[in-house]
Amino acid sequence: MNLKKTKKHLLLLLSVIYISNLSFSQDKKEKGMEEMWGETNVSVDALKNGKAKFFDESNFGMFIHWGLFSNLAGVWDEKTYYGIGEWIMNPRMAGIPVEEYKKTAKNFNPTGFDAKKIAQLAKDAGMKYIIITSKHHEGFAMFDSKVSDFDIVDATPFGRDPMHELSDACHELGLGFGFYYSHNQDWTTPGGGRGPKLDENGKEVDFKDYFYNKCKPQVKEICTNYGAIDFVWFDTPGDMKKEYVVELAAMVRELQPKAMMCSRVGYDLGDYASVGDMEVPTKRIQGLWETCDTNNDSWSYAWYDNNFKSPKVILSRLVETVARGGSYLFNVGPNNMGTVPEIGAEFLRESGKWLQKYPQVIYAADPSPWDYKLPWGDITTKNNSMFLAVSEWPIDGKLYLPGLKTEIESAEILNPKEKNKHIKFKQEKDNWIVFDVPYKAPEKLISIIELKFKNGKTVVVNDEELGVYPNTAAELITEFGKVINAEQKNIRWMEKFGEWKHVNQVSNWEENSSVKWDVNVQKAGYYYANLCYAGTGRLVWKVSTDDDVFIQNQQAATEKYVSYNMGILEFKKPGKHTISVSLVEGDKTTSSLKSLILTPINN
Ligand code: H79
Repeated sequence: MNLKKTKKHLLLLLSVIYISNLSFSQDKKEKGMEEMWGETNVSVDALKNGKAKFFDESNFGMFIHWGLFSNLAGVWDEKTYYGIGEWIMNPRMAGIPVEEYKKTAKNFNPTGFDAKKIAQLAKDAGMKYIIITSKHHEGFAMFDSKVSDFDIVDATPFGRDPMHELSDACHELGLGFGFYYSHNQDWTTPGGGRGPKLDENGKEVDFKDYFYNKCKPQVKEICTNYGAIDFVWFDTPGDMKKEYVVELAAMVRELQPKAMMCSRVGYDLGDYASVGDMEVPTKRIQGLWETCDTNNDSWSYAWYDNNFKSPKVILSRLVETVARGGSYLFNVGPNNMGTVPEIGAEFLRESGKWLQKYPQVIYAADPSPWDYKLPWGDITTKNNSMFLAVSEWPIDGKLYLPGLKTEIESAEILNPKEKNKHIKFKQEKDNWIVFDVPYKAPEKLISIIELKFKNGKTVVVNDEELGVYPNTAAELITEFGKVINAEQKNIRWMEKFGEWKHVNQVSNWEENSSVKWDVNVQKAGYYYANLCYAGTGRLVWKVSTDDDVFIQNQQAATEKYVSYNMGILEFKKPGKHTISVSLVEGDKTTSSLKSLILTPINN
């Protein structure tokens, strides 16, 4: 399918890139060495037809965080530390001294580890490859290393190389395989990032020692001893000098020419971009990219963390990622015995059953022609088909699709077990399509409606006007608004230690600041207008439309983003409108607007 947008201004695109770059540099400044995910400068088309084909088409892989920290399970000295488990050594968590931490290897005996079972889980989940931590920031090698004794074969009673077992199991099942390796941070090796400054003889060592005595030789081991690997996934380059990154990347390219490296190797030397941890981007990203996410809150096993993402949440986040043009790398954290916690595994198997029914929606699928998700779900495309992945099934028998300008040839609800069901639809004014759908959702998880277009037809979509729907709430996020005289940027923060939240927001308001959205209202009538914001004290906001309707109201504000009812907004006629939000009273610096939510009333 040839996807084209109307009125896609280059300027708009550039301004969005500018906004996200701004936030990148902001992050780099604030977060120091942790966060420099960077970008990649390799030609996308060349890659997609070459070594990136497998990655590009797979769209779904398994990430595994497993290491010595998994044996601690979030506990040190009988105290539980909440947050990402692999960071337990860090002074802001348990602050474990290096020698104490190293000693714990004597108690690590994950005899329940069954590589075939884990590979089978990935396969059952519909994942196409596995990437596992061969060495995380704490420096413990989960493979048989000749370079250091601080590894699973030499330092533990387990004495086996689980990486061999897992790479063999992946190859047997036809899964791709790759290693995570923390190249910069090494908290237990003198000279490593955030590591000790002195060696065992009290001699001062620098990064160079660590790099040539451990990092590079170990990366050589993982690139030599496990056959052909598909990924080498470096993380947190931080302030590592370019010469080291260049040398390391060159070695990987030489030893594993087919392996894909993500941008976190540093200095734009990766093959594809890796966006922020746990971030499913809200806007289409061009090029090859991936997001890594985890199946509960921590990456590595922690005894208390059973907040597993349900099959529906897993699939929704997967579909959203693919719809924005990316790949979803989804993590599990095996425990001290080497087994994947059962609830998480069960949910993955259930997700996999859905994927077996609807593989075309994910594998080798192309992104949505809309830059963003829609209130009821998301969209992927393939050839002449468009898949509406409906996770919030409408309760009134109508599904609304805004902005589609091209004639639809057919629409059917997919039902792979029985027979697909054709549904009726109308292409109404202002480019709204209204589908007649059953009252009951056809699928428990995510129902799929396939739209077909004439062969070779260019599908044209207007996604610059955001839909306002008669039967479901529409959240207008600031990322898709025009911001006047205020500061717009992407921010991220942690509520739980190590678990990131991301949002695009507008702050630093002035007298004449506003955020404006172009919308396409399907039906005239009343809508509750809610504003989602953070701030301090009480704030007075004004929401107005080009119909000369406005509401103005005061509500509370807290440091968390909360949605507040501001009142009722009336659209006197359907079709194109502009809505504007401004801050009338309150702390202009800290007031941070995330979105306007319009919920239809009795339409
Ligand atoms: O492997 C997973 C994380 O351990 C790793 N990337 C994913 C894939 C990662 N490394 N660094 N970071 C993520 C940034 C982490 C920052 C934090 Fe912290 C760690 C936030 C809380 C703990 C550093 C230390 C900032 C505050 C304390």
